[in-house]
Amino acid sequence: MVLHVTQSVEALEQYCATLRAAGLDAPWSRPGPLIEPKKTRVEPRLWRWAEIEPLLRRSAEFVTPERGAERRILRLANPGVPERTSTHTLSVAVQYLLPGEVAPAHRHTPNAIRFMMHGRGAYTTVDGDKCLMAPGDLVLTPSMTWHDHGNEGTEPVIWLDGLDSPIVRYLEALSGEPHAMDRQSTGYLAGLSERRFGVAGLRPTWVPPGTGPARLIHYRWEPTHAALLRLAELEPSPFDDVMMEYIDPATGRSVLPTMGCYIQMIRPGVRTRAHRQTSSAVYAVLQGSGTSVIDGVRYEWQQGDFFVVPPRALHAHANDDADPAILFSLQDVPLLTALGLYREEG
Ligand code: GTQ
Ligand code: FE2
Repeated sequence: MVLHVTQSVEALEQYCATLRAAGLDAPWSRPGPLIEPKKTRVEPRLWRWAEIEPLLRRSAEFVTPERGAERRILRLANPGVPERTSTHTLSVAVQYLLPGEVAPAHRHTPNAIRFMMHGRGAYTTVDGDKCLMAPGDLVLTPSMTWHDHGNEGTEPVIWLDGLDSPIVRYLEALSGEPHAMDRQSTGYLAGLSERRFGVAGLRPTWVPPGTGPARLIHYRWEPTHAALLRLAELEPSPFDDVMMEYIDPATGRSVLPTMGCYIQMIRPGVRTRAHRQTSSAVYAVLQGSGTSVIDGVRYEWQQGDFFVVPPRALHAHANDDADPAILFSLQDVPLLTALGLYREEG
């Protein structure tokens, strides 16, 4: 459609002022496309464990039980995201819990995951199911499930938190509440979700309602690592090398509706081909070292480091070391897929 200007500039300005007062807007009165484009504010970034760890340990001087902070966390804050989350959709933090401490029970609408990194003896109780978290374990706290953490070991523990809180906040659906008790009672057998759903390919035909999680919430490191090693003997992906997604074994779907969890091995000597996706990702380096080139910038990572791949950023990984590199990642792929917006190009 060609717009013919038959009126003076002053007449148009006056017309637009009247529109504004009427709560109306004429996008054609300004240059540019009808739907305003938006460049991503998410920046690629690397966080080094050597820098994070001492700061996390020092946070115990400021966050004490007496001061009543609910969770002792340091968030991976993306410098480009005004809300100080890790990407526009994902909020990732490291959490530190000293021996004997309890992070009191609460629940909230954001979905969350925990990935255990350092130390033994910590648990998360999810809707009454106490999950002892060994390094490499993944524990889910889906939306509105009660969860409290505790450290029953003799050393401090550190794990990774991943939440979809930026999405829930954008949708103005944030809510939550504390539990009446700091610790949930664990009336059931420990490891209830694993007993019910822990064997892929089988699921119970009946789960009594209101008796703990009605799905698998605890994914252990040993079977995950073993599966990754078995897959490494077969056909790798040119873009991701050896990569598996954690799924809900009872449904085959992503672990959470908004966020997917992935385990990945870049084998020694492998250089992946570059690709880009409409999704964003936060990677944690579990083992080994390597290099990722993200939108033309090289990031060299080692065990314990974290890095972010923004949406649509071209990225490739390389491992020039003699040992395999293992990466855990949290990605918003399920959300984009559900909305029909997931795209990938090589
Ligand atoms: O441990 O329940 O990093 O509620 C942010 C919000 C952790 C938690 C976070 C939370 C938690
Ligand atoms: Fe929480």
